[in-house]
Amino acid sequence: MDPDWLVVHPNPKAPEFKLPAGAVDAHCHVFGPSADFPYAPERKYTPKDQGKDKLFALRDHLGFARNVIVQATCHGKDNRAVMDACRTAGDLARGIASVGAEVTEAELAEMHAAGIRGVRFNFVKRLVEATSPEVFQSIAQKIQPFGWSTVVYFEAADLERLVPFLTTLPGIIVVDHMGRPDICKGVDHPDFQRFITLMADNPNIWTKVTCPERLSLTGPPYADVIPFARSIVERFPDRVLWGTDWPHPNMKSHMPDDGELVDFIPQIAPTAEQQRKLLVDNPMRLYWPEST
Ligand code: 0GY
Repeated sequence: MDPDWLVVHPNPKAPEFKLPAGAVDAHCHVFGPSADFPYAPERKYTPKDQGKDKLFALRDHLGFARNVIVQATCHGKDNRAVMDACRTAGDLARGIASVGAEVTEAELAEMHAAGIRGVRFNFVKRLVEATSPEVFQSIAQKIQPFGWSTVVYFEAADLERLVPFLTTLPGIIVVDHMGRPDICKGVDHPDFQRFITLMADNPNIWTKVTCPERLSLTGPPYADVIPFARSIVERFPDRVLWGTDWPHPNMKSHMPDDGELVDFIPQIAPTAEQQRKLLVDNPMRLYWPEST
């Protein structure tokens, strides 16, 4: 399979927005390199290699201090690329893994030692085959002794069906990309309000106010996404995270400039306090609790 989406931006701009000291890019990936970490046979796309060295160079260029590296579906349940990147970065990275119900306590302990601090449950049909809620529940139970959290990825149309499942999961749940709202419907539409209600009713549910480039209908500078992200940051300032999503899997319309994405942050989190919570306090509390 050849990549069928755009290559990553070759030279992102230096952002004009100065990130607060200790800022965390809390949603990014590594791809391979496939010679060391082969892509999973069951993958739905084949990326171009984008390894840890490039990720860490981008981190430094943009002004981030730390990364949370999320297992991408092209690596299936083989978490070695993320674990290797976390080991290399030491205290400067944490990882989110994908595991099956068969995962053992010893395997989880090895992942924890490498820097893994959560698992990802993916419901996006174009990315993965379906996993039963029972399997996810059993994984959720297994990770509790490690104090990990759970990242959940789904699209807006699936939220109503998933609410009973999400509200019974233990621990902290982080929803990717604001639950992928349909931007053309507007913030007042019942679909987005269902997501707001979910967060209001469940203090253990957090979200990443990420991926304007995926959600926008108008393209850069993604003005149509601002009201969605801003309303969440204003209402739930202590339960939001931000990340670049580098290297932007499956982006077909355009490849974002990661520097421009950083410059988007003050539009969704206008005050210094909101920015500090979004970029430093919240991710540190969740992924580096021993340092806070
Ligand atoms: C994202 C989005 C996508 C892909 C993945 O793991 C993945 O393959 O996360 C997507 O295609 O929407 O969050 O990076």
